[in-house]
Amino acid sequence: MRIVVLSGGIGGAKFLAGVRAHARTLGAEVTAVVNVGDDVRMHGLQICPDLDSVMYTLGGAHDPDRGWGRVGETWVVKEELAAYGVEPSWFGLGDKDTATHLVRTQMLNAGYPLSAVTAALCARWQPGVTLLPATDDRLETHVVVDVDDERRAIHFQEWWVRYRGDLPTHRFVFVGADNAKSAPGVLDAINAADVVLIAPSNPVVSIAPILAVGALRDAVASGPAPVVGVSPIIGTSPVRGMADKCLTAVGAEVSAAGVAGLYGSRSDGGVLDGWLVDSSDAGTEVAGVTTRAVPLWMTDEDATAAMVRHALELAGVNA
Ligand code: FO1
Repeated sequence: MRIVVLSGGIGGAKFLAGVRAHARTLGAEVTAVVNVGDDVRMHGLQICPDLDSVMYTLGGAHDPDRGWGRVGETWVVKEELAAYGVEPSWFGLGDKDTATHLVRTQMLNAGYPLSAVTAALCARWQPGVTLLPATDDRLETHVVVDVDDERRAIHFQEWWVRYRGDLPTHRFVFVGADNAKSAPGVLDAINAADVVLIAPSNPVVSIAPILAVGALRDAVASGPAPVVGVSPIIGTSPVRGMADKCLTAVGAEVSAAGVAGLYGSRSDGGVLDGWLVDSSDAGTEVAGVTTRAVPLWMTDEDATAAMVRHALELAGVNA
């Protein structure tokens, strides 16, 4: 069986650990198509937070408390940059993490595409799934906000890390999406998949930038594989992260139904056939989409693997 997962960073990585665990029991292959909208260049280094969160988590090297970056991290580089008064001081690069960005940036500067660089980095971490960026092209999420008495577009990382999303926020723009092509292997994986899963990642700033790559969205929406999404909202709260702030900014309800409404039914031009919601949200109805309520708290790998089994059952593929 072939499973494709559309994923953001920290929550998506946790979900993918459950997908990998369940896939091992089936002898299935997993391909993760990961958001690059959070990517940013800082201090001359190319940083790919979502790819790195997935790679470190599946490689057993992530910091489970912080969620992002490496476990056992040290911060000498950050302190030294601060001592020079170098901005941005609001964004912290750990020493171990910095090595990843140095390798990535050197390879990109030498002309390798991000997909090839990611494969090279994964040779060390052995994530057990194929990790693909949604695109090798520049695609960055910018946020239109009111700050210092003017309306400006700032990078997603500045919106989130510097301002914690606490600014009057008008919209999210995926810079470069119009011309972005899907990375090598992405369309083939989607077209060959038995099922496409949408991780319980942020629908507005993690999954939407992936689906903003036109050919990729078309492949998911019109491809042969059933598509099942997992709600990132339980009740009225995100499982983790800032999905509530993002949904409010785009005028969507902060609920499992609100997120499914954004994705839409495949029978009506959207991307979903099935929608997994938490047991506490049983009764959620989404036009044209089959919903099922199961426990969605990713408390450990077994609980997450059980969610994945339910998702595959909902997709009608042999679980
Ligand atoms: N998140 C923070 O809250 N503060 C940081 O200084 C920070 C640095 C950072 C560096 C590398 C990296 O891969 C991720 C980093 N993050 C940091 C996490 C990141 O901002 C976000 O949580 C994601 O982009 C959202 O998935």
